[in-house]
Amino acid sequence: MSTSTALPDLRTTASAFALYGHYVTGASHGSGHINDTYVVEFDQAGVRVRYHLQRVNHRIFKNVPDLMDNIRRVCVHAATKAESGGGRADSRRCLVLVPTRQGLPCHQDEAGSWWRCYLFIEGARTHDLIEHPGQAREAARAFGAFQNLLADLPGARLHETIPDFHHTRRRFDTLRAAIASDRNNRAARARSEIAFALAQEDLVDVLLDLQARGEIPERVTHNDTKLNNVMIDDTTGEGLCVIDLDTVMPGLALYDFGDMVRSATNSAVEDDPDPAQVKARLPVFEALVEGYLASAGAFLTDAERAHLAFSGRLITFEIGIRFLTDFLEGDVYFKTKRPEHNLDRARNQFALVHSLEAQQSVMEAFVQRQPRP
Ligand code: ADP
Ligand code: GN1
Ligand code: MG
Repeated sequence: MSTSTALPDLRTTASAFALYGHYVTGASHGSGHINDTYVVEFDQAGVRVRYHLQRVNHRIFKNVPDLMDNIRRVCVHAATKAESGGGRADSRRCLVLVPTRQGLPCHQDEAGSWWRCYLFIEGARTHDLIEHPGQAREAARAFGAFQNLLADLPGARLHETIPDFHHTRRRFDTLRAAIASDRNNRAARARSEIAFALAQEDLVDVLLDLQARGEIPERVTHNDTKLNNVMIDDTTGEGLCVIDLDTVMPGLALYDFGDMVRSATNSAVEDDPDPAQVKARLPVFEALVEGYLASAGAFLTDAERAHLAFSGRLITFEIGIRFLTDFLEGDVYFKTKRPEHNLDRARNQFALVHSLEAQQSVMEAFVQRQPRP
């Protein structure tokens, strides 16, 4: 999808939510590939208060009420757990939904778009590129703590907001179908990326087979643990709050760890068109392992631990083939800003797969040296 820059009528949309005071201003926010994110500012008796207002992409998330039901349950559970531990729910540490004036978790406007509103977390930000390993350690600790939090989520299995989201075999088959049909006549421009992708087929079933054999369990996971989905405190550097909860659903812990490796170890941003800039940074990987094991080490099985390094390579490959598929299908899924944006992203991810593969045994040895709980 080519990115559009026109600002919607944020004042009217914000008026659907239970917000006090007067609307002052609104602007675009963030760098996500899927939803449209805005920040709106209200004057509440002389104090400026900001809110995070988001239009959920309902082409991708087909059932927004179900998705919002998942998110409401996760947010309530986080707050309840903080309070049952004798503390109090901290609205900088877990997302707080602002309900609509009817008390619902989301609002559908006249055009059929779905909107939601969160308290805006002040004094913290997300990072598209890790500046030092300490940020990776903190982000991984926060994502591990989030998995831990969800281990005792009460109630029915969460809705699958995107079925087979990390089913790498299905992703691979979808790529093959896109190559075969080549509806947009783009395959010739991606010849070497296609050849690279098809040559990696032996990666795609590894975790699925382990799961099928019962060696790794299904858990409630985040499924989109890229680094810019955790807010880092501006002052303390702490991994404060896990955000972007649209894909919280049943999954594998390794999908989450793998996406941390993909998004954090890369020495270049995901959009960098020059694959020569892309290297997996070992000290960042090590910090991710330390941070993740500090909060998730107690519940991980031996098989999960043994595949931490592999999971990074697998998820990087998986996202790479999703970008390549989207390029071949005519840029219908991810937001793009230039004609070969998705192809550049695929190239970037495949360079990272290459670098992760070259370092996999060193990475595995590092994991093995870590103390067990
Ligand atoms: P997307 O699905 O498009 O990635 P996100 O939910 O990740 O959307 O939000 C986009 C950006 O908005 C994030 O990267 C983060 O910088 C910012 N953000 C998200 N939630 C909040 C919040 N509650 N308070 C402040 N900033 C937020
Ligand atoms: C999308 O929404 P955002 O930008 O955090 C995508 C992820 C990809 C990521 C690649 C629902 O994440 O799966 O890994 O882009 N989210 C969805 O940057 O498809
Ligand atoms: Mg995001």
